[in-house]
Amino acid sequence: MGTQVLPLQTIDFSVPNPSQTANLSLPLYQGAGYRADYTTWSLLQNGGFMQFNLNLSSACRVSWGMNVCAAISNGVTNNPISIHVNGFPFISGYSDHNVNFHPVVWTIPPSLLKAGNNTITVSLDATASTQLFIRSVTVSEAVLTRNNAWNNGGSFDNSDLLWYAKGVGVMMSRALSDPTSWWFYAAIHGQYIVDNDGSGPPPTDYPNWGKIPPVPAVPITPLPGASVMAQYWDQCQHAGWYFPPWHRGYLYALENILSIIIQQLGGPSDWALPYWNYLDSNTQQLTMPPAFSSPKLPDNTANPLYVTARYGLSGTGKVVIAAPPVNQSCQSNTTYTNQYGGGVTGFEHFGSSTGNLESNPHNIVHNQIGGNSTTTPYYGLMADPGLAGLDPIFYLHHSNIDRLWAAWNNAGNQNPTDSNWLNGPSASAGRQFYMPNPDGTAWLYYPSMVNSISQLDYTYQDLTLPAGKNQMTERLFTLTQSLTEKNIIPMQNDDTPELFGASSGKINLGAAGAEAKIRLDAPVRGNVLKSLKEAAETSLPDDVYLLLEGIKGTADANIYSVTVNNLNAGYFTLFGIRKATMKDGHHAGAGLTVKLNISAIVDELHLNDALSDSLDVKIMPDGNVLQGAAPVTIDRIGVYRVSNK
Ligand SMILES: [Cu+2]
Repeated sequence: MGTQVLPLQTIDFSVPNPSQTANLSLPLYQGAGYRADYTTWSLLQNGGFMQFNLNLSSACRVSWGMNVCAAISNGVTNNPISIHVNGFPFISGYSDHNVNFHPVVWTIPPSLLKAGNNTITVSLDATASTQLFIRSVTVSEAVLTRNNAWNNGGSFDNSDLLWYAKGVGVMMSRALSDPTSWWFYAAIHGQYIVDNDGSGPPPTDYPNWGKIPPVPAVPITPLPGASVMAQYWDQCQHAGWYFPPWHRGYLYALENILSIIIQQLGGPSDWALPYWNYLDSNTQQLTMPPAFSSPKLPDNTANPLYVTARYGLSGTGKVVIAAPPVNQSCQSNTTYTNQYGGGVTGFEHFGSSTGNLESNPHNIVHNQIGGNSTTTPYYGLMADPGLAGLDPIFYLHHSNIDRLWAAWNNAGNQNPTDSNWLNGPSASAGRQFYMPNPDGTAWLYYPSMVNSISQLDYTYQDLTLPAGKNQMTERLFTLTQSLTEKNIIPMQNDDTPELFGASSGKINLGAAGAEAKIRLDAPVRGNVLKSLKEAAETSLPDDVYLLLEGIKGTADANIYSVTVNNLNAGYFTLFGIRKATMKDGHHAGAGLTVKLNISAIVDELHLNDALSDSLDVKIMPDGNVLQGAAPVTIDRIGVYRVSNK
């Protein structure tokens, strides 16, 4: 059979509203003598192609189904076809079997689509020796569902995890310089290879990628060009109010890349990134899904989800989240700025005002997964933002963080409406948020574009929010014994803290921990006590915070617990300390800042007549601490009072 190039068929159809479905039946191709009884079919012959113009009102995810079947005259099934979307080779695969007439469905990620006209070209390989019938094409908006990774036992019986593994494997096979490679993608979050500004020799003080014990074996060449690194790398937003939206865009872009790879491999068109819900009341889910701890896939090939530098809380490699201290009490916050989502910042790789979602569960889970090795001088990948994106579990952890944010919004809590948040750091003329599209082009995004998951056409298997306890309500009940939990008291603005007391001199925090006595200012103490005595629904008591300022060091994996007068004040991690301490880093070496709300402790001391003129702060390592690590220092421990009047 000779090659026959068919004339281009162009058919316009529109999806005026993303929630609508457009159904296109193709006319019988002229001259097709095959199966003429099926008068609504089109015939594509070897080397021929068909082109559709897809007109969209907005760039949504489109699920695009073709009812195709192969010619049966020569008995050839699974005919090779390729599909291009706006010139990008989207699918190089096979049609359905010959006579079953099942529609073959693909989902085109929004990164390949644009508002207005999009061109979809279906071609049959010129070397093929058969024909392809296309009966109809259906287009509709697709909403993907991100599922719980523990479905089907969290093993490879869960096809979400099996296809994730296969997709990650393809990304890992790509070169570091390829923006759609696993390595490049991890470097977007943070990297070790070059200095933070993209120039100069590699830092030598810390383990860099080439020193990480495999698996995976992380390539350190070939590097992309300096301008590409400056545009994309070291971008993650931590300790500031862009933490939730920046990470949402990061996951979304990865999901789009993986979705195409998975469909190209013949996987499902509705695959979405799963989430690991380590906060589920089902305690089995505290353990990392087993698919991540098996060195092999079911077909006995290497498992791309398996990572050796993942030591866990015990340092032995078994990854189980400890809850408590990991909890979801942040979900009972009612304010985004300075509370749930972080303090106001510009582009900050590491800022100084961490939101509660980021502190706990995000940071603590990072370090409980990564942990410190008991046999090597290194910590796990997840414990450092310059390594974390290398570990496939990272994206399931962040999928859960993103789910918590979506659930928090679902419960009626509002994101900032401030244009400086909505428009991202563009207003400050600094860096902006860029992700690579699957075709290698750059996607520039702002928080306003990722403000809700419905804008992005995905949802979660479970978006229910556990009933949280309102902190102020709890306090008023404790102080007055008169409120019920039905009275929800909104937290007040905490923009104007007043210094209540501070440590004198630098504090060294080693493997043995540290203690400090904080002298309290007498007049401020008087005001705090007055507010506690007069506490009522119409006269809210002061809040008191402990601030650990300028924490510096290099041991990112360590976790500490804090007590005040032997009462538990919470936990903090050193996630990000290496970068925050680097003198030439974005944060100019100012270190990390940790904020703990100790109002409930002050209440208890007051009720026991034990709020004296000082507080005893004790900071102790929680879990295995990296031995021989450079020391950790704290510039100052401050106690602050915030009036709620
Ligand atoms: Cu992170």
